[in-house]
Amino acid sequence: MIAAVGVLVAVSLGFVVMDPDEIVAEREPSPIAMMLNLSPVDEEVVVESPPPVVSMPLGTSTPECKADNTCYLPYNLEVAAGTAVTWTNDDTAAHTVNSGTPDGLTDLFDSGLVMPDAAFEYVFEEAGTYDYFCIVHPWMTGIVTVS
Ligand SMILES: [Cu+2]
Repeated sequence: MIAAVGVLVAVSLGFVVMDPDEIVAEREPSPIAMMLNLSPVDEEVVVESPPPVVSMPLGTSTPECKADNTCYLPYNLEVAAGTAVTWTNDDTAAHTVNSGTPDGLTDLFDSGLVMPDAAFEYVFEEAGTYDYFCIVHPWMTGIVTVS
């Protein structure tokens, strides 16, 4: 019993004489927190949105990409109003980016032929859901959702 009290006193004294630097050090993230990639509570959290880029990937000139909606990647790009969206042609064939669907064009944007390694950009000013497709390969369809 006396030994136990002695340990408690020693522990208490230890806290009292603790060096101020050690107290600060205790506020650093613990190794477990770092392993879990946890940030200190007072750190500003920056949420990075993905770049507003749509790829026309290799092989989209054959209709297979239609089955799993991989003719434009991502199939449905979500952006905020005022965002400039860039389509990059990463294929070996020329493609277009035309607003509307194969059943009906809208007059919003028309890239013309985008050659391999070239790009097309359009700024979406208003919220809405925008369908688009490739006139050369009408199975290529995609969506931009603007909020
Ligand atoms: Cu195409």
